[in-house]
Amino acid sequence: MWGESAATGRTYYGAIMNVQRYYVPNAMVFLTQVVDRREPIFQEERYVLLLRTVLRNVKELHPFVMVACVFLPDHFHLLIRTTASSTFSDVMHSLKYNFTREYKQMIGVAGSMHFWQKSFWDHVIRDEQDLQNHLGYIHYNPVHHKLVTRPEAWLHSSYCEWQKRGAYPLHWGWSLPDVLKDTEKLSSAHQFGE
Ligand code: NI
Repeated sequence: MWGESAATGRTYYGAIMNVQRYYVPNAMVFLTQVVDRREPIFQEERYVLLLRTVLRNVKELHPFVMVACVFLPDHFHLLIRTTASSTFSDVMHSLKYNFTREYKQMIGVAGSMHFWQKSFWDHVIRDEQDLQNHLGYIHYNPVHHKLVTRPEAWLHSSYCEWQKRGAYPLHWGWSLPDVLKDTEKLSSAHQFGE
């Protein structure tokens, strides 16, 4: 079915866009998407795995580079680099549409379903500091949401990959990281979408 949509060049739009978005090729974009009614669907590992599989398939249709990610029970945050041939809206709409379809199939539902909140949060990374803030936000997020006490204890994030590359000192995130101290003073829900 993925080949079919790739062959026809179709993209799927689950919602009518009522927000003007600006696309910069090769920009890094931070994205937040919440499940409709905050249902903690992704508490179940198999649905996280399904989401990650769908993400890999979407990448074939709308090429992007995954920079960082974290999957929480009722939402996720991604940091992606778009390419000249795809926008972050292409990626998100394809991801949302295709995940919902696969999920319905998995649980045996035939009718329509509003799986996701209609809109998602996006933020184009402005500079190196902004990148560090958003990377830190993503990797500290499971602690921020009180799911674990240490970032490495959360399996569904890119933290351990980044740590292996030497991006973080030992014990990073065991308390509030410096990079997040300023942003925590503001409403993080407003700044990061969740
Ligand atoms: Ni979050």
